[in-house]
Amino acid sequence: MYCVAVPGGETSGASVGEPEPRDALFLRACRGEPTERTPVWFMRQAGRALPEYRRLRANIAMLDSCRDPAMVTEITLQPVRRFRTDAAILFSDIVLPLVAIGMNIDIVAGVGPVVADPIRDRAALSRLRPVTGDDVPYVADAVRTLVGELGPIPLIGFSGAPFTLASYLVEGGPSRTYARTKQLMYTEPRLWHELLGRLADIAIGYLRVQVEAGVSAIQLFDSWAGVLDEVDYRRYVLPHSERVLGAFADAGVPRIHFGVNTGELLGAMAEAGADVVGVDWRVPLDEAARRIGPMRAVQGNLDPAAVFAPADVLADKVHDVCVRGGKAGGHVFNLGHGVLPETDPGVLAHIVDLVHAASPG
Ligand code: 1CP
Repeated sequence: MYCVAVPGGETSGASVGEPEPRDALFLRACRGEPTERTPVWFMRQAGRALPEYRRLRANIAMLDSCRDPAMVTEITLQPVRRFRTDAAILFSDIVLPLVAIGMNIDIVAGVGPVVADPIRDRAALSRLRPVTGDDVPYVADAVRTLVGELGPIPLIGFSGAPFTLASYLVEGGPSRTYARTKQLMYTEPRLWHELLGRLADIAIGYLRVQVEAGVSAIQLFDSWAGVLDEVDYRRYVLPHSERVLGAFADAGVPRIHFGVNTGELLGAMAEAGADVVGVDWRVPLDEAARRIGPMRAVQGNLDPAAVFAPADVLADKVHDVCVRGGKAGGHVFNLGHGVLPETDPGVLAHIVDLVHAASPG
């Protein structure tokens, strides 16, 4: 029988007789199996909120750190050690596979990914080819090391979803309106579908490298899909995300499908083939579970800004998320989006304690 104390235990390597990640609380919750308490991890748990991360990253560019397996390993482990989360997420970025196939993208501090040569016409499509293990050897390396280091704690691999990757490639960087992306989508639907088809192949290749190297779950980040209405989402995006998720239907890893501001898309995102649907803080989890339908778990959904609330307000909000999540067919506690850089790491540790003290509703 799996011991619940283990995810909070040592992270210094698996030994004979230790439980396998397969039985871990996080994976059982993803599969909708009963759990004795709610598992918790945080999107963007590695990174700017942690002083140990800032020390390590001083003078090293983001993408360089992603290509160094020793750095990836250390940065991935930092939040697990500090917060004793129930899962680790590989330290990388959604644009990494695009860079690996030769796209000229820089991650600019305080801005995000900036694309030197945006993709806006048919000629540019040829720059996007599938990704194989030879393109990202450092990723498989880091995953293999991490799986050994983490022992029973599951490692989550991830990829950007076709729409979110396309939004960076078409806009040339972060956007508020996604006007150019939508313009391409509406005016050149054939080109659009070819673009998303190529990005789906890239996501599949990149996720396959991670699954073959040993990750226990995968998350498809369609962070910006919430800028679309449901009709457009179903017409222009869903088939491509469905192909990515479908490629891992028999891979033995839970598939988490996440986006921000996707309250109106939750049913469609579930239909795309998710085992777990990530929910931001705008829709209460019991209502989200209703929209998602039975047989699927939910992940979320504390407002990332709740860390700035007084302790009693925060505790109430954490409790509410646990109770509502307990009504779904499985609940993984998380924030509704990534950790904000100004977050006090001590508050995140406190949230882990609060969730671990709460039992599923
Ligand atoms: O210099 C720095 O520290 C750069 C900040 C940073 C970090 C720490 C970026 C730039 N990416 C990352 C790591 C990262 N990115 C991880 C691993 C860490 C973890 O989760 O613990 C992950 C999963 C991502 C995924 C990612 N990158 C997403 C999807 C998740 C989300 O937050 O919605 C997206 C949209 C990106 C693009 C990106 N990369 C970096 C930034 C600042 C952004 C967002 C830019 C924008 O607003 O469009």
